[in-house]
Amino acid sequence: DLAPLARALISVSDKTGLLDFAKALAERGVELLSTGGTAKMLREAGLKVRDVADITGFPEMMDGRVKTLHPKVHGGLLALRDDDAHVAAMQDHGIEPIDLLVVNLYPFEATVAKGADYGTCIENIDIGGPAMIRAAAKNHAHVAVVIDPEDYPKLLDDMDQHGGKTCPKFRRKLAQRAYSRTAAYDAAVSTWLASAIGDPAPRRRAFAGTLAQTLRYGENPHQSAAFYTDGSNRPGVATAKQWQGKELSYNNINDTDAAFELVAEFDPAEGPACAIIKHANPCGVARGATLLDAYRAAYDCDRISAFGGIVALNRPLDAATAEEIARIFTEVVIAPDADDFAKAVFAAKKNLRLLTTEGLPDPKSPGLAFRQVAGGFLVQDRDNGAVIQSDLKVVTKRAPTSEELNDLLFAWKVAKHVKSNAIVYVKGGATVGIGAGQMSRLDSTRIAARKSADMAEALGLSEPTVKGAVVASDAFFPFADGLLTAAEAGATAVIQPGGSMRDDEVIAAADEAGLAMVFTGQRHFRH
Ligand code: 93A
Repeated sequence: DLAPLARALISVSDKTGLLDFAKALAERGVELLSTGGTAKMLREAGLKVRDVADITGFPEMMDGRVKTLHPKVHGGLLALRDDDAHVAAMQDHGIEPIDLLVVNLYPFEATVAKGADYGTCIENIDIGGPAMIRAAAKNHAHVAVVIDPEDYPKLLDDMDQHGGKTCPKFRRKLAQRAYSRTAAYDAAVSTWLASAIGDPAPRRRAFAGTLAQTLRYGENPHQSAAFYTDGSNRPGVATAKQWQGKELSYNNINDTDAAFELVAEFDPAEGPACAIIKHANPCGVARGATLLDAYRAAYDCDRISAFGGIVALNRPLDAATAEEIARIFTEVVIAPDADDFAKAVFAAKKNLRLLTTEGLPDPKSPGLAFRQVAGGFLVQDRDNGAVIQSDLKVVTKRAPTSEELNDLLFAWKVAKHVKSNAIVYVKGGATVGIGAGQMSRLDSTRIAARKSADMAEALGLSEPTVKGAVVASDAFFPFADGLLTAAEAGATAVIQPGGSMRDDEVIAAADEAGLAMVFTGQRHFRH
């Protein structure tokens, strides 16, 4: 059994809560050892501290690169107190046992996030800290290791409950947390170096994130969940400021992300745009002369599904748009910014969460996407593909008109964010029918047309909104039937990747139906 905790080594960059904790340890009779900056702070607060340099017999050197990397430190952390040979080695070499290690690391992730230069990032790679953390964690049978100020009070509690000792179960838990930290730390270095050498590909990489939030539950209430940030600082739900409303849930975060990534496809310089999301799929996306117009047109695509949805905007939220959004129950609104009048409108809506991001993510920026499978996980580049007008190949006798072309490109951007099989009808810069997530493309085509007809009826329109619309398909039509269904519903132009064995058949059917069709040469599966 362990003796009460007698000696602690404290070496922290983040000095949050340090003084109170160190005082509490000193009051409990624990001797404090410490490195340069930490020792200075403790001493200035009137605490008695021994310098690690006095113990090792070496000064901190090489700009602090070598402070604690010494057998007197590592022997004190690693020695088995109940092994005669270890104890003899300690005695022979004058190594004093260290019972508690308190370390938090050089702020590498924060330094990268600040956009620091290469040399500064390198200097912020902590070597001695992780070495000690790993040593103490390995020896958790005898040593407690604390890497997070949140655990300071817990450690003191544990000591108080066990007569100045710590309990083995708690030490094991601390060890587990310690290795999570060093693993995440090295993963962050690896990720940063990968981008520094211009190799963002998901090969030979380590993955880890930083815990940002413990969620109340996951997709369902019986699943526990947490939210991790990846350090990329990509504007979005991970970096957003929440102005009001209760904490975001797992599903809220997922849907808000889908909404914002979609609306970010539309350059704010080219006009306002709005996307409304339900269950990670858009139920309405539109451009407008004003943000209010864009919201209204997006809402009119599928008013029923928009209830309880998530609204993303590509421009700062104004009061008129906020008032319109507030007319129905909306879970989350995310925008690059919101003016004071818009915030005042939402203030009365206690359940509505407003998030602002100070910018839009670049849809073309590189990044990784993950998916879990039994026994592993898949990693791929995020889908940052995009086409511009000059990439399009007209394959029909009739070329699209300029209005059709605008809508085709709009529909294509939306289709990229709809779960496959994706079919998107667009008219006048607004979606009028979206078919998502079906196992057959034909079904998606039918569902999109039917939803559009239902909506036209609800809005009291004389004819279905798909009449005269264009249609996007996220992957090629394997047969002509899907295309013909869209034509029958009233579509006049089609955008799709092409590349089917039966392209000739599909093109002939399009010609016969008088459709204009363009191929993108790029697919946007999203499963
Ligand atoms: O440069 S280091 O990797 N070399 C070391 O030997 C070493 N030992 C502790 N950095 C090292 N540390 C780190 O110094 C700790 O992990 C902690 O983040 C920091 C505390 O330094 P100070 O006490 O001078 O503020």
